[in-house]
Amino acid sequence: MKKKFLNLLKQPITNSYLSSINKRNTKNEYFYNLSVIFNTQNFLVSLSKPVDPKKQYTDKYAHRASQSFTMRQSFKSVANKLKSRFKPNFSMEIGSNDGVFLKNFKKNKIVAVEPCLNLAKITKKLGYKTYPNFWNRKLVNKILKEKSNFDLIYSANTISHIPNLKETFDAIYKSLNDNGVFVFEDPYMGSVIKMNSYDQFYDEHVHIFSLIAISNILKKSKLKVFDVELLQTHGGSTRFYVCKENAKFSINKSVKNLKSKELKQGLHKLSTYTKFASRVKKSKYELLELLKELKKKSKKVVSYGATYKSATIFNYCNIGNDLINYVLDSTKNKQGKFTPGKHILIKPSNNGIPEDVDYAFLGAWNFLKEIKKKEQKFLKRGGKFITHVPKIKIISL
Ligand code: DWN
Repeated sequence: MKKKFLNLLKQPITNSYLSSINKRNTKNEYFYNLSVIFNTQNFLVSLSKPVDPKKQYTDKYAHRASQSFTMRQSFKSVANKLKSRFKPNFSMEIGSNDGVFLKNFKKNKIVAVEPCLNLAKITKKLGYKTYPNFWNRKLVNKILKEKSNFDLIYSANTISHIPNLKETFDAIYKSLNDNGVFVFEDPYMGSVIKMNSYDQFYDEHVHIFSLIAISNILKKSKLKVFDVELLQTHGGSTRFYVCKENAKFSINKSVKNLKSKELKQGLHKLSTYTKFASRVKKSKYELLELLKELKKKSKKVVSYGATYKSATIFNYCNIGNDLINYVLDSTKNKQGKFTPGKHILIKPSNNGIPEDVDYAFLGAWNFLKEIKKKEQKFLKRGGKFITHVPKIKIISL
């Protein structure tokens, strides 16, 4: 049974940054109702009604995975780790974005799949064979006609974006060698509960995975998790190591350990999610209270990181440029545009937080460490960060 536990109200498509604010642009903006359900049978948490992927993964896709030092390092280190652990001869990446992972492989040793045409162009230009398509049964048939099966398939922050998991995992099964390995990482449900990071729910995050849910789903495609890692990236992610049911890999202790941790946390119980939903409401009211109080005191507040996550917060809490002056972001193709739904101007963050800013709300709270390091000048002159994770608080030097 599917139980709705969270209603995040009317939301825009997070990738739809507006180039200008005029009647035509705002009239054409697409909104949908963002609510989240828990499947009491397989324990999967998903959006109740996913948006059509063709509306999301366009040739104007804004996010660049290589924007932060943290992620560049993370992709380099996982690529090296996978190469030395599994010694793959032929690999594939699903959702290759701007090639930040691919770059660590020789060009004839890996192929890429990327449906956003502007991104696929980047990796093609770098010399990597890139299929500019969505990952599905049809694409796998095409790839396997041209290439051999794979020893390693890797995917970061992509599998959770795909509505049809059965077709996704059947296609993985078909493309793997008998002892091939599929490694994928996505935001972790256990961390969302722990951090109260409800902003991990937006149109692209169709599912938020736990080990218990993913194990149930993989079984249906004759796949299993043989190892798992908890990561710090994106505010808490899981890296699942998956193989065919009859493959040579024995199941690592990490799987049993995380499963029992999840049962202790109650990730199999509806009540865990309904309690989480109450905390989300509380977070909304506390954040609004704080921003309104700062406004009354004539403080200048901006947001740091025009993240997809922060679109959920701004639209759910109804925060516009009455409360947040503008948003800072280092991504060139977001700068000069306006955030989806609430239409707050995005300015370059490259020169640091301007002198006259008193507070910066952390839209990119998942990079707090990196941002704090960069913004020492801001902190030293008394500037403060605001975060909503795990609860509303002010961070100063
Ligand atoms: O899954 C997804 C994740 C991985 O990336 C996608 N569906 C879309 C996107 O989500 P997001 O926008 O919430 O991701 P990030 O990686 O948290 O975005 C960080 C943003 O902050 C980027 O636009 C870059 C910006 N930034 C900055 O301006 N200065 C980041 C850092 C570290 C900085 O110092």
